[in-house]
Parts: sequence; C-alpha cells; structure tokens
Amino acid sequence: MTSHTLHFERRLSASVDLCYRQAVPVLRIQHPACDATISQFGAHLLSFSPRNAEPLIWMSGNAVYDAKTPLRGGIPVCFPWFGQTGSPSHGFARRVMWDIQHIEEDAQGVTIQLSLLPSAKTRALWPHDFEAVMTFTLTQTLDVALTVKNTASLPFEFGGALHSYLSVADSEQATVAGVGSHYLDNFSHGQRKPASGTVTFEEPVDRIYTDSASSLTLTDTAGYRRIIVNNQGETSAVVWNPGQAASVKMSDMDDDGYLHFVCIEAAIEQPSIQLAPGESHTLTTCIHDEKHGELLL
Ligand code: TA6
Repeated sequence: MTSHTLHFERRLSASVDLCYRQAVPVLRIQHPACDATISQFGAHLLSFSPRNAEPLIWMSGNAVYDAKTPLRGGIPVCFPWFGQTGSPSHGFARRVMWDIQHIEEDAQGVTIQLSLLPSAKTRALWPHDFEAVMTFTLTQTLDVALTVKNTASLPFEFGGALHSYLSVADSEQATVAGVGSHYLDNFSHGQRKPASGTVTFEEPVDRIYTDSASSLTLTDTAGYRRIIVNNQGETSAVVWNPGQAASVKMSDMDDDGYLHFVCIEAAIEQPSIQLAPGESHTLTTCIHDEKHGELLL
C-alpha cells in the first residue's frame, strides 16, 4: 500500500492548496460543494466526492507516485491516441507534467485549468504543435473537459479518452445501460459483436461501444446508487473491468481492485479527429450521482 500522505506546500486560493504526494504535485480542493484532488502529473483527477456523499471516483491503493509511472485509477487523460493505436499505451499526456493555467472559485464550486504544450519529449513521440487544456469544473457534480488546439501550420489527427474509474461497492453486481447495439471486443482482437442492452461484470470486460448513447447509467446495486455519465465530443464509450486475474497481475492495482470500480470512458478510439491549423476539439465527461443531479435541477 502506497503512502497517500499529502504534504502541504502552499495555498493557491481559498479552497485550493498545492500539496505533494511523494514526487507528485497534487492540487487539494476542499470547498463547501465538494472535495477533490488533481495531480499536475498527467492532469489526472485522483478523487472527487460531492459534499455529504460517497466518492464517485476510485483510486488504486497501489498507485505509484514517482512522477514517471501513469497513475492507476482516477481519470487518466489519454492523448494524442487511445490504447495500442500508438506507443506508449494511451499516449504521453498521462506521463508528463502539466502547468497550472487558471484557478477560480465561487459559492457553487471551483474551476481549475491545467495546460500542456509540446516539448522535445512530446515531439519525439508525436511531431505536432498543439495546445491541450484540461478544465475541471468541481461542484456537486464533476465536469472534466480536454480541449485540443492545433497550433501548427499543417493539419493533424488525434485520438484519446477520459478514462474514468467510477467507484462501486461491488462490480459483480453492477450494470451499465445506454451502450448501444454493438461493440468491438478487445478480448477478441476487436471483433464486432452485438450488444445485449446492459453490460454486466461477472466476467472481465474490455469493449468499445461505437454507437452508445451520450448518456450512460451505471447502476451500483450493492451501493444503492446510480451514477450518470454524460459524454460529448467522443466517438465511442469504452467499458472496462479487468476481472480478478488481471487485477492480481497488475502491481499498481490492489488484488481486489476490480471489485471496486467500473471504467466508463469518453473515447476517441482511433486517431480520427482531424484539426486544421487553428482549429480545436473538446472531449467532455460529466459525472454525477443521480441524487445530486436531481438536487441541482
Ligand atoms: O480502456 C481500456 C483499456 O484500453 C484496456 O484495454 C486496459 O489496457 C486499460 O485500458 C488500462 O490500460 P493501462 O495502459 O492503464 O494499463
């Protein structure tokens, strides 16, 4: 089990402190509406809890905070590609440090922007000029947006994902609805298969749903709650749970980790978004538990 102690560095605003967890700078948000933590390494949200409610996001107790290894759990940012469509897996965005661009807050919540510009490291992996901005809007609900701008003089194509690990009491009793009529099965070399309406997790699941609804519902039966995920700017929804055997094999995942999360990802599974010079594209995921969503409406 990794030490999770947050060492206070300095205050950035009324509700936001800069802290360190081992080698990783972490923004700690403590606001009347919610508590959250965001790593500057990877612009990676690590935790989010609406006030007086259960956490919505799961983080591995064995995540590695060496500011080199991608963090297991939370919301990894996959960019400029998804999965094995490039190397390293899921791109470089989750393996580099992002800069704090902007912090503002009011009675409803806190908005934090982190930015990433090209470096020798990114150009060696992907020879393009871009500006990537992650915007976290933290209220009783969680809104996360990746905006990519082409700052080069030639067009480029990219892919990626907001790879959310949603917290559940027991994944084997959980279901996901809204996934659409078919999926590409990562356990069968991407073979296209018909979907049966809701996803269940008695077996490991690694699927790309290419005609999913933009609103998906995770029913956490053992936790007596439903988590609503609204995606925009995506080309698919990826649903993943590794199951026990893979969970045990992953050194940065607790052996029973697979029981406590379901990934529902806003994804661009192929590098298919083409941006002309000056153009931008935004990928967004908005997450709330049904109770809190109703409170706000
Ligand atoms: O999003 C699902 C997936 O692509 C799975 O195939 C699995 O590899 C998972 O992501 C985790 O990937 P990672 O590179 O973080 O181990």
